[in-house]
Amino acid sequence: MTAPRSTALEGSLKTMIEVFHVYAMKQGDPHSLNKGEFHALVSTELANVLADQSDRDKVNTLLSSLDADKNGEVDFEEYMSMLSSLAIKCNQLLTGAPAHRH
Ligand SMILES: [Ca+2]
Ligand SMILES: [Ca+2]
Repeated sequence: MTAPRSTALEGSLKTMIEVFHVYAMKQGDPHSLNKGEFHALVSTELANVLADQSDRDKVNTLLSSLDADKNGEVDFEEYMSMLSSLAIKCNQLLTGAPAHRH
């Protein structure tokens, strides 16, 4: 017996969760991204989407804007709100930009 294969969307959800935990468990609280962990995640996993966020000051500004409870770290909910707004932005770029229309 093998486990049923995940659909593409289910696999994407799993990836979003796994990526968070791979970085969150590197230092300190294993369920939360500190500045260093967040910087590593953004610069590695979102290197193309957030290419303009590659320097530390911009990443720190991004972190402050996501940090809803102001504890200096990005928890899973805060991370998901970043991915959700990124997905909306990417969708606008993909479907709204005249250059991509045929
Ligand atoms: Ca951590
Ligand atoms: Ca926080």
